[in-house]
Amino acid sequence: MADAPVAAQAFPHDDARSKKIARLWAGSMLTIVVMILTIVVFSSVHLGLNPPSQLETVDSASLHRGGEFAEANLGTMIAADGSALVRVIAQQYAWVPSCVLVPAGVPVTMRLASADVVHGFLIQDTNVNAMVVPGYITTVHTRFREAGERLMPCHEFCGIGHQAMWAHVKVVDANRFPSEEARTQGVSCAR
Ligand SMILES: [Cu+2]
Repeated sequence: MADAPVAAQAFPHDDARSKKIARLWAGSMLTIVVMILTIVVFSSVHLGLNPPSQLETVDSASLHRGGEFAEANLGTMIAADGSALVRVIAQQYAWVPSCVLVPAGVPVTMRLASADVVHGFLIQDTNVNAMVVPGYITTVHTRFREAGERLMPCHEFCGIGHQAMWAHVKVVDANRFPSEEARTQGVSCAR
C-alpha cells in the first residue's frame, strides 16, 4: 500500500473542524456586513450625512455674469417659509462670500458652484462636507442649532494657494439676522 502524502498525514482531513471554521468565518463576515450597514443607515438617517444626489449643471465660465450665482444672489436669502438659502461661489483661492451669515435654528439649503477647478467644502461641527465640481451645482441641507462661529475651509487641494482658501460661517440668533433685507437679496458678513 502506497504511503499517504506528507501534508495529508500532518493535517488529517477533519470534516467537522473545517465546517466549524467555515461557519466561524461566515458568521464574522456577516457580523461585519451588518455592522457596516448599521453605520451607513445610522449616519445617513440620524446624523443626516448624505451624498449629494441631484445632478444640476451650471456654466462655470459665466457664473458671475448673471443667473442664479450673480453677485446680488450670493450669500444668504430667506424664503417665504423662513428657511435660508445660501449661495456661494468657490474659486481659486477664496469663497465668495468669505463670511457666510446664517440664522440659527432654521433649515438651511446651501448651493455652491465652482468657477474653476474642483474644491472641497466643509463646515466644522456640522454634517456639511461635499465636493464642488466645476459644471455642477452642489446642494447640501443643514441646520445650525446654536449661534457661534464655524470655519469653512477648502479641503480639496485646488492649487498653489489652497491653504489660504478659508471662509467663516457666522451663526446668529434668528432675531439678530437681517431677514427683511435677505428676502430680496443675498446678505453676508463679508467686508
Ligand atoms: Cu479650493
